[in-house]
Amino acid sequence: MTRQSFSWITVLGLGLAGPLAAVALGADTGPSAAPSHAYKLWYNQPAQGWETEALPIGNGRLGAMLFGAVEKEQIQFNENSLWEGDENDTGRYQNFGELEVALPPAKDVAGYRRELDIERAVHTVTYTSGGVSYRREAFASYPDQVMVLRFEADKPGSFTGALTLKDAHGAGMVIEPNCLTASGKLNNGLQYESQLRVINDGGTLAATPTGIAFQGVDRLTLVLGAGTDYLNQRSKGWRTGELPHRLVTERVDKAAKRAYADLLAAHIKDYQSLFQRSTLSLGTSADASRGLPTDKRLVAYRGADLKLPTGMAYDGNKVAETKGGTRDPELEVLLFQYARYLMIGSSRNALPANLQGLWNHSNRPPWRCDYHTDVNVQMNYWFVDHANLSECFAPYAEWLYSIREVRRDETFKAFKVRGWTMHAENGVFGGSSWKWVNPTAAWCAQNLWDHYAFTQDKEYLRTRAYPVMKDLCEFWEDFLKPLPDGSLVAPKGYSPEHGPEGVDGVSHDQQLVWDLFSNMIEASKALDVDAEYRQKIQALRDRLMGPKIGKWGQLQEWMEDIDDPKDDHRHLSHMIAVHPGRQISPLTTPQLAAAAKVSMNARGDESTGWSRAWKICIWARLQDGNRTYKILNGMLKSQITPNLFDTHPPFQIDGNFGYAAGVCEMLVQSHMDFIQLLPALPAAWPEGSVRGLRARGGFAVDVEWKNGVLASATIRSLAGKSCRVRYGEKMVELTLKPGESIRLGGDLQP
Ligand code: FUC
Repeated sequence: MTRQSFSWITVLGLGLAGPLAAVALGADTGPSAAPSHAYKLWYNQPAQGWETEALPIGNGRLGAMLFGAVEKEQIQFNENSLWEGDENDTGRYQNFGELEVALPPAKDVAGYRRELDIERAVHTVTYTSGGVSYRREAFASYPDQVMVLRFEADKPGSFTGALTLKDAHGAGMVIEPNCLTASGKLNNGLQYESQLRVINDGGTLAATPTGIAFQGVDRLTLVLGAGTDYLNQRSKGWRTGELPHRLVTERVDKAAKRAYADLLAAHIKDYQSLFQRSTLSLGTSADASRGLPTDKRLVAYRGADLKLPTGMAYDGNKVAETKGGTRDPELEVLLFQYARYLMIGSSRNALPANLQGLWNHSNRPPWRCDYHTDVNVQMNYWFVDHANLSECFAPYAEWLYSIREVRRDETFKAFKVRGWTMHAENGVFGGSSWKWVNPTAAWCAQNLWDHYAFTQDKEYLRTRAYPVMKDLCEFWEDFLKPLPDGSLVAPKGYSPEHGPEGVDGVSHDQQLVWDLFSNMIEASKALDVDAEYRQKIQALRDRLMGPKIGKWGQLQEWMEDIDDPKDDHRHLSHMIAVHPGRQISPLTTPQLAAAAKVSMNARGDESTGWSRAWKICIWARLQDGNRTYKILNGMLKSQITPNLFDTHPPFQIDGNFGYAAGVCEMLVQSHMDFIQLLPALPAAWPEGSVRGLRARGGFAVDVEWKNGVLASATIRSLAGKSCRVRYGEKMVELTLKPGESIRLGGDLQP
C-alpha cells in the first residue's frame, strides 16, 4: 500500500462541524458545494437497525451493511452463493458473517457524518474524537472482487483496538497477526471461506485468541474476501470441485499488494461505467431540503415523522401515508438512482438479486430471502434494461438457464407433461417449494424476452432465452385444457396469494401464457427458426380465452365473475396484461384498459412494499401521470426507511427496483411497438430531463420537457433498426443506421 495525500485533513483542521464540514470532506466536491447533492445518502448519527438504517455496499456478488459507530465499526457481510438447500428443497440464503473493528473510546465527538455516495459507490464515516479527526472509507470492488476498508486519522498512532471475524455458522478460524481465515461447510456440503487481510501503516499487529489486536497504528487498511464452491451447473453437481480457499486467497493477496488509491480508482471507474450511463432530473429541490440529512429529509418530505412497523406486518397492515410535506424532486431522483446503485451492487456476473438483493443478516431470513417468482424476482428485473444496466440482467438469465433440467424432472414428476415450471419459492440449486404457481416460469420468461427486446442481442436470445422459452411453451402445449367452446384455458390455477386454489382460466395464468406465446412467435422470427412450430404456437395463442370484463365493469381476476369490489388485496395479478405485459393498452384496447382502471380503483392506491411500486407501473401504463405520481409520492410517505430501503415490511428490495421501473414507465414506454415519450408525466414534474434510458428495439433515448410538455428528444439506434416515436397524439417514423441518432423538437420534427 502506498501512502495517500492527506488533503482532506486540512479541511478537517478548520474545525468545521456538521453537514457543511462533512461535504467538504467528501473530497470530490469543492468546499462551496451544496451540502448534499443528488447522489448522497447521509446522516449525523451511526446506524442502529440493520434493516432500516445501516447502509449497503456491494459488487454484485459480495456485499456488506455498515453501521458506522464511533467506537466500533460493524461490517455484516454476504456472498450471494451461500445457500442451504439442494435440488429438492429451496433452502435458505445465509448470512456470511460479521467483521468487527473495535476502536478507541469516543471522547467529545464532533462533526459526525455517515455517508453513502452512490455516484462513487463509497461509504464514508468522518468525525473528530478526543481532538483527532477520523475518516473511514469502504467499498466493494467488482474489478478486484474484494471489499476494502480504510481507517485514517490526522494524528499518528491513533488506532488501537481489535479486529474480530465472526462467521455466521461458527466455522473454525485461523488467526495470524495480519490475517483471519474462517472456512466451513454448510449442511448441504457447500464449502465456504472468508478472509480478512490487515495492512497497517505504523504501529503493530498481533494475533490474539479471538482475532487481531492493533496498537498505535497510523492507518489501517482491511481487505475482505469471501466465496463458496457453488457452481451454476447441475452436471457438475453444483460445485466447482475445488475449495474456495485458493480463489479467495488469490483475490485478497492481489488486492493487498495494490495501492489503496489504485484499488479505489479502479473501483470507481468500473462502477461509473454503469452508473453514469443514465441521468435524471425532475426539477430543483429547495436548499432547505438539500441541506438535511437523508433521514430528516424524508421526514420533511412526509411532513411528519413516521413510525415504521418492524417485523412481519405486510398483510392487511398497510402503513398509512402521512399528510402534507414538502416537495423534493431531488429526493425522488435519489431513490431512482439508488435502485440503480443497488442493482449494480447485487447482480453482476454471479447470482441474481434475491428478495433482499444480496444483503441479509439472518440465517432464517423472511421468505428464505429466496427467488420468489409470483412477482418479486420478476419485478427486480423490470427496470434493468430500461435504465441502461443490461449487464446486470445476465445473472438472472444464467440462473434460469441453470435450473431448467431440475425443473423439467420435477415438473414431469408432478404433472406428467413436457417442459417445466416452478413453485413460488426457489433457490440456487433448482429446488423449489411452497406452492406450484404454474405460469410463474412463463412470467420469468417475459423478463428473458424483454432483455432481448431491449438489447437485440441475438446470441443471448439463441443460447439463453430461446431454449428456456421453448421448454415453457412445451409445458403449456401439454397443459392447456380446451373448454366446450374450443377455447383454451390454463387448468388448476390460482391467482397468486389470493386464491381460490385449483380453478381453471385464472386471468393471471391466461395472460402469462398469451405473453409467452406472443414472445415465442417473435423470438422464432428474430432467429429465423422453427417456422412450423411458430404456426402451432400462434394457433394455440389465438384460441386462448381472453381477458373478460365483469359485472361491475372490472377486469376479471378469474374466469368466473366473482371479483369483490371491496377487496384491496396487494397482489394485482390480473394486471399483467397491462404491465409488465402488452396485451392491454389504452391505445390499442381501450375498453379493456378502462376495465383495468375500474379494478385498480377498487384495489386503492395504498398498499405495502412491492405492491405500491407495481401500482406505479400499472398506472403509468394506463397513462395517468397524476395518479401515478400520487402513488409514488405515497410510497415515500409510507414505506421508505431512513436508509432508503423499501419495506414490506420487512425490507424487500423489489419495492426499490419496482419504484425505478415505475419512474422509467412514466417517462418512456416502448412495449407497444413504438417509443412513446412522456406517456405519464405528472403535473408535479413540470420541468425535467432524462438521459440514457433504453427502449425496446435497441434504442437509447434522451428526453427533455418544460412546462409539462416535451421540449426535445434524442433517439439513437444502437442496432440500426427503424422506429416510430409517439408523443401525445403525434407519431413519426424514423429510419436510422446503426449508431445514428436524431434529435427531435417538441413537435417531433428534427
Ligand atoms: C409474495 C408476496 C408477499 C411477499 C413474498 C416475498 O409471496 O405475496 O407479500 O412479498 O412474496
